[in-house]
Amino acid sequence: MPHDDLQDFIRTLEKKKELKRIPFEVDPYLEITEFADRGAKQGGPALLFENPKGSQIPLLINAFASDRRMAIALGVERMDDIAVRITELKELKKPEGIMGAMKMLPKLGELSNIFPKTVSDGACKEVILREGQFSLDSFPILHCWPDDGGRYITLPLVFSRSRRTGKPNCGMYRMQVFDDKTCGMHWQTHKQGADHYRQLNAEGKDMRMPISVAIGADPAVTFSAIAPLPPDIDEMMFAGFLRNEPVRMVKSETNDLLVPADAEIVLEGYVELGELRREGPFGDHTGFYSLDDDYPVFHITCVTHRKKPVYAATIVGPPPMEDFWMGKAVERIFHIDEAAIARSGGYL
Ligand SMILES: Cc1cc2nc3c(=O)[nH]c(=O)nc-3n(C[C@H](O)[C@H](O)[C@H](O)COP(=O)(O)O)c2cc1C
Ligand SMILES: [Mn+2]
Repeated sequence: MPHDDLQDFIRTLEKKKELKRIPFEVDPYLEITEFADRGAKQGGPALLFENPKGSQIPLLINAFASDRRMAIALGVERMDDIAVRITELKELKKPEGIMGAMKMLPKLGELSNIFPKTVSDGACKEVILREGQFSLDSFPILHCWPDDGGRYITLPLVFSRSRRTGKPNCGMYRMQVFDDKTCGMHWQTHKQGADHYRQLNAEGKDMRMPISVAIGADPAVTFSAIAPLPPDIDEMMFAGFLRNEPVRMVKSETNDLLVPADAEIVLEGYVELGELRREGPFGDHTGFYSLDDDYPVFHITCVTHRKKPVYAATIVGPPPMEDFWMGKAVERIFHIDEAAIARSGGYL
């Protein structure tokens, strides 16, 4: 069964004794990440900090930090089940005769679920805050490691659109908080957000690119943002495939980008061509600090969220951490099935 949203996932984790609530005050400055680091390394449960210091909003971390929780997140017993479904899909390319085509039908039925469904409203808009009404300071944004350049939004789903093709993209790119309404946008040059940004350059007149960022969503949606998909595959289609149910998308308040209607929090705004700012250092996946460097600036112009949102976060650092389990799931799901290649006559 797919999860409706992040809070549905939290309920499932709790039922399966995979979540611990922390009712006392813990500081998003280094303390929460200390708990999370130890928890990840000891095979501990997901942690829901109900009372992060300085914020009214609870924070979820380590929700993906084990094989079992990754499987729960994606609603399967084993990751290989998804790999098999992907392999079967790829084999569809070559039906053998009319019987082969008939056998395809159930698979094609499954495909009808992959297209995102646009809806007119969603829980992510229960509260709408325009310019002057919001501040990033209201969220429990983590300062992860002592020598980090500042606080970072560590699990953001960054939505943008290609000017060339009109196709949307969603990638996870960390965002350093510069002040109460601006962040860094750390898309590496080979990522699609960066490619969309360079397309501004090609046009040269309108210098702004709209961006919407969802924080906290159904785990299949979050996982899709980190999945290594080809550039022309919409992550939300992949999420629909994983969920076997379409992702419900709603238009942002202040731009045309679609965001998951059931997200916890959405930041809307823009990046502007040529405006770069120093980002970093950041205690990274490798276990070392990544050096500071120049990245685009994300200006936030509107914030929407649920009445009672949960802020989703992670911490990366000396492995194994939560991202190790996410990476392992990617590996299991996208591994190359030699037998299937042989069966397909080299089509895969
Ligand atoms: C926790 C976490 C943090 C990540 N942070 C970044 C980041 O800051 N910059 C980046 O370019 N990729 C980052 N990634 C990897 C991208 O999300 C991943 O490569 C994704 O597939 C990119 O999507 P795209 O191909 O649509 O650009 C991160 C992944 C995870 C799991
Ligand atoms: Mn992509």
